[in-house]
Amino acid sequence: MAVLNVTPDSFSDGGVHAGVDAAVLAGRAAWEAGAMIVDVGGESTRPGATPVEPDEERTRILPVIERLGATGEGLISVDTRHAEVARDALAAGAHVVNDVTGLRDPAMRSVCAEAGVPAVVMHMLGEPATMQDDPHYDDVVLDVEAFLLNQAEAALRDGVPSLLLDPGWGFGKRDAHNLALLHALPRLTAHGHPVLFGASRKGSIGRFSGEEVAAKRDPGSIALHLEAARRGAAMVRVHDVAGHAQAFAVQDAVEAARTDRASGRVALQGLRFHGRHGVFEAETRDGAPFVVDVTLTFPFPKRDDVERTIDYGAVQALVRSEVEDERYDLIETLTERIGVRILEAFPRVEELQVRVHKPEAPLPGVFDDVTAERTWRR
Ligand code: PMM
Repeated sequence: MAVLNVTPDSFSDGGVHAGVDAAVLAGRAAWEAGAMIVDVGGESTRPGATPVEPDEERTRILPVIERLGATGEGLISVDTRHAEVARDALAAGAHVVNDVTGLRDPAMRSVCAEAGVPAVVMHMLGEPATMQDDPHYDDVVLDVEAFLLNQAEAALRDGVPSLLLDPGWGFGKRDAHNLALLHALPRLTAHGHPVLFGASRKGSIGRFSGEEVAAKRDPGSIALHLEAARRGAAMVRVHDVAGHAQAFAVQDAVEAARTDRASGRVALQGLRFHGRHGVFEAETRDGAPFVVDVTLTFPFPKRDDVERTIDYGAVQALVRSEVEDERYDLIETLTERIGVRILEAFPRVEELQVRVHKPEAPLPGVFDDVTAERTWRR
């Protein structure tokens, strides 16, 4: 999705496309460079921006949408939070509505439902004017996920045919919130709606990299968007379409080669040891049996030579030393430590699963087992 801001005050390309001709040229160039959708917006939603009246927004975007639509060269979305603007933009030729307020306005849901167009549901905490003042969440991932699912349900109920979810990078979020959402993308993508992700040229890239000029933040944008795609984002919203197209083409080539590789799995199951992990004194004193399963995914050696593979005897010895020589309160910590040590010791491991069983955990009643499990991928 290519950003096409027809605003005099956009933080990233402020005023450059203010003229209709220039905006139409930029939109066509974005399709040509590989964008699937050109996202036309007439109101800046950068932190601290002042709201734009719907009439002014219409004046800015409708001529651009009409002319882009008439070319028939690609899809157009309208980036607006006003239902009446969305309705007119759809009539002028837009195909998708991108609403940074997450379709909170029932009128916006009706407009999309009546036109039968997909919509982007984005999460924003507060309003652009004040959203970065002091954003707080109980748990940013759970809060954003709950909002998106709630809005998606309302939109589908009202007849919007399909949706993209967008965690809203930078919209009422500290850097740590944005990054937590990036890492949680596999979770957000698990609900059956494609996920859109847009960090292009935003302030956090400036803070991570020291680049103060928004228009010079494309390399950082690409880095974040590749990470987002690896975690399951279906679409990214970007300023530099050509740069992203090149980066994604290279990533695709890398990934395609990866599936050709002869990776396989070796599993060590039921490694049994005596350990002293637990919160009770008796557990530290007397110890108890701990059983560990380890599954290693790595490229199998081309030659029948133990020097060229992962020696599972060495893995067992490492697990033994962690279970028997160390002491932790939690089996979660033990699981984590075993995993981290295996990853450190065996760089060939691509994917690792560790499961720790504590079959004699101090629990009342009858039970088979207590386990902790973690998977790592790199
Ligand atoms: N960001 C901006 C505007 N609209 N829409 C979606 N769906 N996701 C975003 O992350 C998003 C958006 C602000 O950035 P800009 O001023 O560069 O357009």
